[in-house]
Amino acid sequence: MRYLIKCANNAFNDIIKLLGSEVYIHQSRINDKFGFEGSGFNWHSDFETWHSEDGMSRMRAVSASLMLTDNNEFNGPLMLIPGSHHFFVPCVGETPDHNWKDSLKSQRVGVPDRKTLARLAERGGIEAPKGPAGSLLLFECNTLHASNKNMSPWPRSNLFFVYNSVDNKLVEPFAAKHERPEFLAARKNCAALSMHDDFPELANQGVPPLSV
Ligand SMILES: O=C(O)CCC(=O)C(=O)O
Ligand SMILES: [Fe+2]
Repeated sequence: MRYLIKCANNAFNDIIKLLGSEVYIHQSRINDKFGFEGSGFNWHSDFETWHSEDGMSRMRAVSASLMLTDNNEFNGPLMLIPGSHHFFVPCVGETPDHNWKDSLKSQRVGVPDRKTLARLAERGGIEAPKGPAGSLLLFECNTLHASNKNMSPWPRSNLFFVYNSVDNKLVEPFAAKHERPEFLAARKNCAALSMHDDFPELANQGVPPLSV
């Protein structure tokens, strides 16, 4: 666990540099895919959802996915289209009320059309970063991504943290009637993060101080 915390702390510095400001956590979640059972996710951009349903104005967020189990070619690793973050792909359709109740299980609204997906995949290819438990994947919030179902006996479990710039806090949703709940889109708890302020005990455990 200390290794994971240390690894997250190092990434934290990089994310602050990438976004050029202090950050807070917009959303965190564990994406579990049990062996033989875990389902796949359709292609989407997380930013498209956060913009439409959460009122995130700009692409000033980075997702960090910490692999809690090995991610290999068989257990449904994340697939990403490199370079797709340069394009905002508008999605056809209206956001149904409380869409998150379904979209988190299977996203049907807010998914790009196939022609655009094919064009972007032809342009940038598709990559599926794999690695042992403890690996960390950072990706820009507008990158198109998806994953296949887990046909293998091995579970795939990833912990996601979404870091958003403090200069990009949520406003009213751009294409939904209601705000999503706080556990999906932080509006109250969004003070700038500081590892050591939040976890002073880490300083006594050999975790280096935050240097921006
Ligand atoms: O964990 C996955 O395979 C994809 C999950 C995802 O795209 C998401 O949670 O936004
Ligand atoms: Fe996603």
